[in-house]
Amino acid sequence: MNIYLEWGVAFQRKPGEVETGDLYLVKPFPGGYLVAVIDGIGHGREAALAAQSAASILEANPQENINILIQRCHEALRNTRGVALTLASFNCKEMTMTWEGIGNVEGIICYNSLRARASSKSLLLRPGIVGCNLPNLQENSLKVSTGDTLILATDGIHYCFSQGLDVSASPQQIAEKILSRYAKGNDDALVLVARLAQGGKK
Ligand SMILES: [Mn+2]
Repeated sequence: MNIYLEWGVAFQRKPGEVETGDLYLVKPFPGGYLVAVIDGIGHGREAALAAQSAASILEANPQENINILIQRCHEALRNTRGVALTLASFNCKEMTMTWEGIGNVEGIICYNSLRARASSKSLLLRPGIVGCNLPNLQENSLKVSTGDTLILATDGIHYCFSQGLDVSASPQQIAEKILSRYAKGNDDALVLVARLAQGGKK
């Protein structure tokens, strides 16, 4: 079975800023994908630099255990204002998603409607700031199947973004719709939508 991740992203900068502190990463590795959304604390250049350092660490080691990745980001960001970070690692052989959220990048997983279980689940976020104040990390893992959709959104998106969501649209369409409906307009805002799919693409 050939499993891959289809995804889309939509974002906007805080009005008046030329740089964004909200970044995302989708990085394939053998047998899986690392997906992350990063919100640099504050806005503008300082926030952008902190978020970029975290993104480059994640990008260089996408197959690494996610709690080790968070620990590495924490150490590398000690001289910055830090970031909020939610990341998820998809294992396409075992069909699991391992995830961790530090700070307030919201995460929700919407299950394929053909599955007989609750339709969606919010990911637990631990209070803290990567680079300043790291909570105890634990393994969080859940079973996933094709059609399951992960949505990550920074705090520039109103937290009720998942209400009445139509997850039958494409990931890009979902991301754009959430941004246009729920961006607060006074902060950087980013929404990433990733869905496990099966078939033709490698
Ligand atoms: Mn923010």
